Amino acid sequence: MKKALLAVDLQNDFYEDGALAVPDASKINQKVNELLESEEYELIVASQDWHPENHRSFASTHGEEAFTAYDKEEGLGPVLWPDHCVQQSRGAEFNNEIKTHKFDYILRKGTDVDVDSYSAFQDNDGSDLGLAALLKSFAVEEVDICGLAYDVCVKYTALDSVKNGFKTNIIQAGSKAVNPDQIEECNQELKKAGVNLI
Ligand code: VGL
Ligand code: ZN
Repeated sequence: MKKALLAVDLQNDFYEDGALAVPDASKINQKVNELLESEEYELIVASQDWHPENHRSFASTHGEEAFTAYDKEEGLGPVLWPDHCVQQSRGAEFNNEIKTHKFDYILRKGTDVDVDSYSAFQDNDGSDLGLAALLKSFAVEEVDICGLAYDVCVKYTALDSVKNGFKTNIIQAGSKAVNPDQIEECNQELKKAGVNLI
């Protein structure tokens, strides 16, 4: 069975000193690089969160504090985020420990100012980002997922991967959550959907 690796949002802003810091994020780098350097993948796709400034998902756009609960617009929330991964900024760049020369494709998401994009397959409003068709064009049937953040973009990418018919595995040593206290709930949801946690 042909396999792809999806490396989700390995960008400075999601690392320990970043704007939307994921605790212990840099601890995944060794595992992620092992995956990137393994010979088992037909294709390696990296997603890159890539927001215009004043993105609607930013708390600052609404004059609110970061992490304020928000449910007023379809496709945003459940909280407003600190400004992060602004196009062309250092925070949007890939972490410099990551072996980015192994990426075959880079898929930018969150580029529409009004809509967020937690999944690498589609925007939160359902617009297709072309990833499923790309994988299918390479006859990929199985997908390994690593990256940041486990409870947001990795989770939604994995759920959509299953929906698109791929055998889907999250490599847990290659992922960390922004809210580590929500991991158990997140794992239940993923398992119920048919995602393998390995
Ligand atoms: C992410 C929140 C906002 C992620 C991206 O990559 O998990 N989380 N934008
Ligand atoms: Zn984002």
